Amino acid sequence: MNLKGKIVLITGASAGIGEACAYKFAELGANLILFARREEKLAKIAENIKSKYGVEVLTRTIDVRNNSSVEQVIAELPNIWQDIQVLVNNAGKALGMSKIQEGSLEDWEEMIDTNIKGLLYTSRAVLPGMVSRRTGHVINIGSLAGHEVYPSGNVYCGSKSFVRAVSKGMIIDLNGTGVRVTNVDPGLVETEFSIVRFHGDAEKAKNVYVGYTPLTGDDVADAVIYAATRPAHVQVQEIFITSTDQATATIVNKKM
Ligand code: 8X3
Repeated sequence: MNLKGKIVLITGASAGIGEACAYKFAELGANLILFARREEKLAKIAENIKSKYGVEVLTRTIDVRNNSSVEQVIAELPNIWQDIQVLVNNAGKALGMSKIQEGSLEDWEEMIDTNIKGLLYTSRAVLPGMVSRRTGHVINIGSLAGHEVYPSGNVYCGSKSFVRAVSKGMIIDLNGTGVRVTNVDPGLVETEFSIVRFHGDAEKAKNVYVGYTPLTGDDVADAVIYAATRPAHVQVQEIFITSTDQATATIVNKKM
């Protein structure tokens, strides 16, 4: 599928996998709608992309946890931006790594609101347009944590299992509409992910990626682009991608 001139909406686009996807879709000539909470980061990425690739970029400073703003922003997109061809539901996070009996309710709620509800709100707002145009592609960023529950991963793993289940639900319900769905599940990727998970503890976060070669945001974006660029009759339902050094959540070839 040729994405030149097509509209791609990416949530959580201010860093990591979302940012990497933005660059790679722009490289293919797609025009971008970028959602994130951090206005300055988003504006900088948009400027860089526009000058590097000459595509159009629309940014919206938005928190996908807030359904009324998601609905409003999507409903009020300028006419020429309404025909969204690809939605990348990337906004998501892990917060904390505690045993279930010691977990923070606040962390749980933020993960559930972002990883689960945010993905649902955005999809619910975008899908009717795709269905009526009889074309579109929803790409949900899940995780290895949707395949495997690991110690102290409890709620995060639950949220990513949800993403995987809902991707399948989308595939089933959208069958016959021309809209396709892909679930992309990465293992360890070196982004801001662990800094966020450990509430800003950069040292602890760095240790997660020491002694082996983790995936990068670009590696995951490559998988997203692969799915998005298949011909219209090909639906890549799922891509599960890890670093060569990672076998499972807990088996990682660390040389240290
Ligand atoms: C990121 C992968 O293994 O840290 O979702 O859960 S993992």
